[in-house]
Amino acid sequence: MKHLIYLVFGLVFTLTTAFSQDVDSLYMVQHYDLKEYHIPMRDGVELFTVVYTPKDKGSDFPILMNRTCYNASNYTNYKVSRYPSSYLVRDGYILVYQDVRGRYMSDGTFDNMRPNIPGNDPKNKKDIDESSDTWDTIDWLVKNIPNNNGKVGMYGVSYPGFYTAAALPDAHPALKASSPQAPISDFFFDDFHHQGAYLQSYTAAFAVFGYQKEGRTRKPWYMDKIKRFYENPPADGYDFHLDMGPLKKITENYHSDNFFWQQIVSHPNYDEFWQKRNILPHLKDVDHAVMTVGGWFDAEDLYGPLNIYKRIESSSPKAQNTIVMGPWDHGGWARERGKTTHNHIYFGDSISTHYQKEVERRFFNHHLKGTAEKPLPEAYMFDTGTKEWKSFQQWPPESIAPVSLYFGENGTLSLNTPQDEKAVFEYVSDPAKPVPYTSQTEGLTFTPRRFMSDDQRQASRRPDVLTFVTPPLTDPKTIAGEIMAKLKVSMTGSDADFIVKLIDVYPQDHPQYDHNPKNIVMGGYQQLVRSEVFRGRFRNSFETPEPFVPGEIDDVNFRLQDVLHTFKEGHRIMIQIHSTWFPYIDRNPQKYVDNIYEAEASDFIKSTIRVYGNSVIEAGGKVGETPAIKELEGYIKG
Ligand code: PG9
Repeated sequence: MKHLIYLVFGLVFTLTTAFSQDVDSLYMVQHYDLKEYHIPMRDGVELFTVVYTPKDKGSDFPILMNRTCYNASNYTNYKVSRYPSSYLVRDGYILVYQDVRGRYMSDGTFDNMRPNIPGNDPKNKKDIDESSDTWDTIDWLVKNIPNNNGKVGMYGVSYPGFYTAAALPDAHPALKASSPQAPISDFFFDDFHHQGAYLQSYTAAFAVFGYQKEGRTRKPWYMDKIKRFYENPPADGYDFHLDMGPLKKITENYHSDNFFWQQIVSHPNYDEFWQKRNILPHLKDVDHAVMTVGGWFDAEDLYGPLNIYKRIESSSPKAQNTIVMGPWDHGGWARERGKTTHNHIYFGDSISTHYQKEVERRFFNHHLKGTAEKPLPEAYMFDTGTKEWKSFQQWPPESIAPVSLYFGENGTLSLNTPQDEKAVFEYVSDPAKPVPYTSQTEGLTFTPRRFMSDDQRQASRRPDVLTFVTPPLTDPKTIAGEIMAKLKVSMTGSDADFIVKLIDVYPQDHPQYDHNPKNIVMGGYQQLVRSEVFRGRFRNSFETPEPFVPGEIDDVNFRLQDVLHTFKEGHRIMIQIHSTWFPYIDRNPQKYVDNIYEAEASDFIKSTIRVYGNSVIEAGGKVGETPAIKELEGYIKG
């Protein structure tokens, strides 16, 4: 049990502590002075701020700040971390780490994804939010920290990535370079939900965010709430969650006193509670340099980086706005393991070092130190098929032709050629025997694990998974950009989830990778390229869900996240469709209930689901909107 608690600590704090490659405490002691401050915000609340200043007093240095909910005290005592990279530490910056309001040593009350409150005078706005707290912090730092050059950069991964994005609206004039990395943009689409479906893999993690602390503390106050999950650790999270039953058992067994869980349960639809926590509508009139970074295999925050970049692109013409997407899982670019792999797929050597040294370091040094650097491309994207970096002048690119994928009899999939529109493909979806989301047996996860390049053969062989595949490609086919699933469906139940997967099927004689420590046979490997879930009740509106009428054909159109993947000659393109994905996603009862978080075990029913031949998967370039997205865009445009 103890090692599991360390695992939990490790998972939650990998974003704050961990150790960088070659900058150790001795280096920090030799080159930096450390001080701690309690900086007053405009409403009097004081935020705990750790500041490292270079010992070299002969020149001025820019400030590089990370605002976090994961304990700034992890950066004290000259403990080094991978934030920022050792390259930036060695280049010399004033390094700042701050506990956000209501966390650890900072005062005030914590609010998840604290809503941004627009103000027409950022300096004198009376309301407080993460933007005003950042404004006040930057103003204090540039006025009080010696030897600063008046320029500030911000960065952060995951929740700290959200705080970087939340500083963009009404930004302080000294903020010159921002890098939201794996940033959360909207908890209804990132982390705890994907398009309204609950990510059950996160159930233990709720303890981190659902209890207010009492007074200033350098230690987590919620560990007892986490330990309860690991007292008798299950061998397999799948069994643990299935045996537990409906989501209301999570409330009863674990989270009845967790204010954030109670908010999740009370707001199962995209209501005002979520709408006001979405940072995207506020990313307008940004006028400095923004480099958004994400990982193509990020199981926690993939919607965030892609949509923050696109939002700034469409509503902040003055911003120098760029995006970097690499073959990483959550925050993988900040960790260098030498051989870059995701699960069993080997992508190359030292890809994170390349990013840290040649991309991130150049971005900050150019905008904060004035070094002459080759400007970043608009989009610096890693092709997960050819395993190489590609630069684009826009994202999604218009230069690569999109494809339409059509389903046919006997599991055939055709490129750009509609098949029999009257064909019917059906499966029986049984929430008592959900499709596993991973081929690996895993214990009780704290956040979703690394499954996004996993082998999908275990799913292909299930009768409740529709599988369609092209013949071997005679030429390489690159899919670059957005993906839209346009399904025509009917069912015997009155509600359903739909999971769509885009898969790269390797030829049977595919050679082993140079680096393949688990000796996974790559012949016939079905590499997951992109997957997404959609809770069918939200097909016309995320705010106002609707049941399905049993037996009636209905449209379920939804977006998967973007990709850049070349299917090589001899490979095959595969699409899978199913309606359970466990325990990554909670089970849909398949009988419509108003609130799935309050469903009874008796509400869960089998349902025969039909997908019709006039469905299509549109992949590449920019895809259209759906009724629900159009509604969402309305909230975002404001
Ligand atoms: N986005 C990550 C996360 C959010 C909420 C719960 C658990 C993880 C992160 O900040 O690491």
